[in-house]
Amino acid sequence: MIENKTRTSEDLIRLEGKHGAHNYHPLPVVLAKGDGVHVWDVEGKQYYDFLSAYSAVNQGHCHPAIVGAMTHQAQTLTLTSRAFYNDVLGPYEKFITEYFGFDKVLPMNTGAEAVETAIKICRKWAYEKKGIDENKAQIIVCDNNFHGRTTTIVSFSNDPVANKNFGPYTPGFIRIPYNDLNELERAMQGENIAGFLVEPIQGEAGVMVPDDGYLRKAKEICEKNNVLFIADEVQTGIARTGKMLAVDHEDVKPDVLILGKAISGGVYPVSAVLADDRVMEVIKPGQHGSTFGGNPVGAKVAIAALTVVKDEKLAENAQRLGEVFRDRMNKMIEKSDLVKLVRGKGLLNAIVINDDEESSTAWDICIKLRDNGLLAKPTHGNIIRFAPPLVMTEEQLHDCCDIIEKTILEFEK
Ligand code: IF1
Repeated sequence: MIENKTRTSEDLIRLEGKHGAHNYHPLPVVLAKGDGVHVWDVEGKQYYDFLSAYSAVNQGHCHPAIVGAMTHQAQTLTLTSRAFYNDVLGPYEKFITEYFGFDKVLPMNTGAEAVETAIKICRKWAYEKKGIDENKAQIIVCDNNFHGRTTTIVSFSNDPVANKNFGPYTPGFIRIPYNDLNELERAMQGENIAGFLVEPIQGEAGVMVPDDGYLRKAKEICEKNNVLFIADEVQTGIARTGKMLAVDHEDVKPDVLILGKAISGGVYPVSAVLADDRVMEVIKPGQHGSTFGGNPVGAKVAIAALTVVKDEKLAENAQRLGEVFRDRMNKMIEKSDLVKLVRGKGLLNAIVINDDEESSTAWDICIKLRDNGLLAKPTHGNIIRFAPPLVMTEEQLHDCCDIIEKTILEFEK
């Protein structure tokens, strides 16, 4: 029986601690409602959301157009499986492939599933198109990558928190330093290289923005070596960095594009892998799939969420507000001994605290930010990521910068 009584934040935190696996360490705030750039806790306190569910809620909380599309479809047809056709999937596939400029899409649900899908496509392409001997394909990945939580994906992570004691690890990956074209060139000389899987900006690593030209040159190197350039835009895509895709800053078209999170506006788990026919045609019936992938609710939600991004010019807004944000942070840094630097693109930014990685300073600051009405989360002991919904106004952003500045300057005393 579920009791129908009002619970306090404290009660709810205790419940999760008692009955839920301890695979997270959330900031102590219990949210009960969201609207646009704001969320409210169970006691009714209002906050600015500066995480946006790790960039899934780019369109703002409970966007009426997206929730409306979901509600309508949920009352009509929710799931057929791919054993039968449904009347939403085809139109969605046409919509999303035209939207991003690819021949084909393979619909999945979560980011990690889409990354797994891209790995499978890449390997199959390597054997059937490139002519690599079976089971020999190698995919190049980067140090400090984050691509999800499956056993194969954590196999090529170098974060012990993510992969220690989850072995034996899936072979077939070569790790090189991020933002290092010489190392990429060198790795390409290895045998049986099938793909290069990269985040255009490394999110979990602490919002690491590579040098200008890195992605364009990396793509060129891939082309020269007949290797697939696979962009994981699960976090950076959908207007977050000030362009529809982060690779758009360098006019790069990936061979395989991985999307997740904000293609649904955070309303429903929807992910996708896009590629042109010469690559996607290696996948034949029965070789890959998912019960929920491409379901009518997810498809309708994605169409609505992607339409909002263009209608509300969210990329342009992210680009403009990103400049304002970093400008404000840089002015704050002049007055602060605690904050070393701000970096990022569009509205995917982070500040680095003048402290070591193991310190709790970033966490302590996030607690104070919470008290002052703004929610953010540290990525490492000394880095705080700032990624508000892209529907924010400039006035709201200044209000948020005032909160951040006040909190940090208070903290230094
Ligand atoms: C968690 C970070 C963000 C991703 C990229 C694939 C996935 C992710 C580039 C997998 C997921 C998440 C998952 C979330 C924390 C989070 C995260 F801090 F770890 F880096 F966003 F900033 N590729 N990122 O960033 O997508 O399977 O989760 O849908 O709690 O693990 P998923």
